[in-house]
Amino acid sequence: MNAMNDLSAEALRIRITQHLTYTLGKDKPHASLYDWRMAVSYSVRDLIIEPWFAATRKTYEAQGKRVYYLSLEFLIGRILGDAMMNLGLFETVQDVLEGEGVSLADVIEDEPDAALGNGGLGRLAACFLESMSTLACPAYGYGIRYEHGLFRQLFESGRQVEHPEDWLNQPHPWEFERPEARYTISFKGHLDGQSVWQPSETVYARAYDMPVVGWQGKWANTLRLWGAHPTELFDLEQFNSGDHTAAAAPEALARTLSRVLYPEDTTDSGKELRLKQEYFLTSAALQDILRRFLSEYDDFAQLPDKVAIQMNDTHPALAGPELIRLLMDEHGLDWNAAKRIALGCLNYTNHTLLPEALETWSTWLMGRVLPRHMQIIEQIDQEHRAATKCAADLAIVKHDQVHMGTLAFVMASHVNGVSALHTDLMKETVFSGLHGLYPARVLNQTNGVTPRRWLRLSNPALSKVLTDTIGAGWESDLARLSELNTFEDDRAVRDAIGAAKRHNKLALSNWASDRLGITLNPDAVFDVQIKRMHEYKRQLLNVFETIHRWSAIRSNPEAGWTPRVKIFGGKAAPGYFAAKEIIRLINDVANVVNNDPVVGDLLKVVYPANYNVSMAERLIPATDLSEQISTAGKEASGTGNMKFTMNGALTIGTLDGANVEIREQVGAENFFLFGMTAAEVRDRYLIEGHARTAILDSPTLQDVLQMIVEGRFSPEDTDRYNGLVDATWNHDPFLVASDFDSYLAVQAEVDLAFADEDHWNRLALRNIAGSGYFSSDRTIKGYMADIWDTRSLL
Ligand code: 26R
Repeated sequence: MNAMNDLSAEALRIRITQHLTYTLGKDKPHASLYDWRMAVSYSVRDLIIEPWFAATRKTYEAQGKRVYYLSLEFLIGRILGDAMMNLGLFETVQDVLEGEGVSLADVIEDEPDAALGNGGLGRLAACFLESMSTLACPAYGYGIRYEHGLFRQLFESGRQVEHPEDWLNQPHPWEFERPEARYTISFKGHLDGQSVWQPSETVYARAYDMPVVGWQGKWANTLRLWGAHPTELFDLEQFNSGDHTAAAAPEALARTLSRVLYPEDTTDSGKELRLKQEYFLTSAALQDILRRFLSEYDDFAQLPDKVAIQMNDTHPALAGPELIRLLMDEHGLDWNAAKRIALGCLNYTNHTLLPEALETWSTWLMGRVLPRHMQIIEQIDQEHRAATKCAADLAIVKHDQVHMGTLAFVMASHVNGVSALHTDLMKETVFSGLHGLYPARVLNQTNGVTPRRWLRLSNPALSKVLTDTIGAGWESDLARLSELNTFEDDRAVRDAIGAAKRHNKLALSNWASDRLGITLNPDAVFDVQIKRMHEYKRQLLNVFETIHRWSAIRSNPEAGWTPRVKIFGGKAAPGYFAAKEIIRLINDVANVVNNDPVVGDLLKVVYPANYNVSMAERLIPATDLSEQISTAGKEASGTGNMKFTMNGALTIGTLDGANVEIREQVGAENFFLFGMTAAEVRDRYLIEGHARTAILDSPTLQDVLQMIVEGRFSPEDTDRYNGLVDATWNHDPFLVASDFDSYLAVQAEVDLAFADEDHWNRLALRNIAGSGYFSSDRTIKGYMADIWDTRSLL
């Protein structure tokens, strides 16, 4: 049991009241929901301090190796509920608030999401932080304290409109500002003599710390986010002369560095500001790491034994050259020692093989913004080419571009992919040449998600069934879920799993009716696709199927349809036109379908705006069918797919990313597989006119496309989707047409299976039982053993 359990409700009530009074300055009768949330958050935070200090002490005492996870994104979402649960305080807080006539649910809802990330990569970083704390792996997350996280999505006439997000317009109760932890970050300027950098621009990076508490409050690590501050406040002379705006310019310029998160998860945006952000994070983190190392040790040769740095994709890949620079220019090491030490500390995770998402920077920009680093990169490249005698296309710098994937690979001890298939494809395709040169470097660490947030916190109904059935303790030993398999023939257990799902579906229906004014039939299949909007994820395939279903129901409403609720959620990068067209089509289709009296309750389409972590926590527990339908070979792993499986949803999916391993773990007969394999996809692309051929072979798809061009979903603007339909006939870059019939056939199997409720509950049970492998605890143990060489300190 945990240390916090003996905290009585009365003791907690006193703490909360004290914060209300002395921190918030509010008298209870006048306290708003915000005041209560702040008081509760501070009170809960107070209880993390002790394990947080203790963790630091133990790490110093053990002289152990620390892990540093460098990421431009941390998609943490809300913090309060998670912290309360990990500390075992949920019931106590609930009791106290009830006594005060305040609803805990409302308090939790009042917290804005910390949306410091775009999607999978950022949420993975957040799950990893929680697992590293749960496993008592001494670790720091390093990121940027964006003033504005991912944009807020609104729909106007079905179209996505982006609004700035403003999570920091109120005090953030989970952070500790550290004005003393401050580093100078330099840019531009020139090199004196051979290589003495004389920068012309500087900003300060200031640390803001958040404790991240693990399961049962036994350990807490730190997420250290850097905020940019000006090195000169303002030009007083200019101010006094009356030019107030110009006087504040340097300050404004510095702060833009940590102002906004780049909302791109599609293309290398090539913006100078983005490069500066990447360097800002990397340099601040490395200066901090070296300062901490020097406070305990004095010989840099030991650095690789004390420090493991993980680069989350290539975004912090300047860590190689920056570490070399710091060791040489600031600490006097020679080139060979500096490079050897840097290589010994660094590791790189690749999260995508899509060519448009592989970062490159022009040598011109790199040389202008970071002249010393450009010089170091050239030197690393020269040695890499000389040592390996590699072909020209394996160089870091080619055609005046710096290839960050190659730089990261060359400067890492270990390079990992995020699912078995993705790692194989890395070795066979994008990284095959480098893998040949450095054959021991690439390894796999299949992603995972934290079951604390994604099962225990978000799905209390199912969690209770699990504890009642297999006993307590599965939260930190998720492989134990396999014990459920012995209950497969126990009708009571199957019913309980079904009842938990129904409970969650009813809760979601209430939310949908409050928020969206739409009634959802709880007897329908809740069919959910939530993720970033991207052509390769093929939301379009799902809409096409929806259109077909609508039309088929209309032509024969009495055919005994299994009712469906199609739920979509996700944001498109603001400049991604094709993805925005798909958003608009989904909303247009929803409009027609939901107002069709012939179809009624048999089909509904819902697309709540502004999908985020909190919305995922609400949707996933209520899902029957998880849509994981990317073109095989394109989705590196997926992590939403794992959350759904844990929550007893069945997957309809392709053999892509971690779907392959999910299917292995839950059993092929409990998974709705369709579509081409990655190898078949590769061959299919070689066939000229593949889309046209597939469409001509599929009368159903022809009908669907015909309905769209006829303007059935845009009667006021019949040409709206001409471009989309034309692209489907003539380009279809992600093979929607080629997989359509296969998808349709398997969707029909889903309808049949769902009609037998008890059978479906059995399939759900097997999915939950097979999901234990997808805990991020398993993943982190893999990193600790195979990449970081670190040990748990509990
Ligand atoms: C270069 C830049 C604009 C950029 C490119 C790509 C920025 C961000 C991305 C996001 C990518 C790397 C991402 O989120 N990848 C996802 O990582 C998840 C965690 O490993 C995987 O589950 C998921 O399949 C993958 O798409």
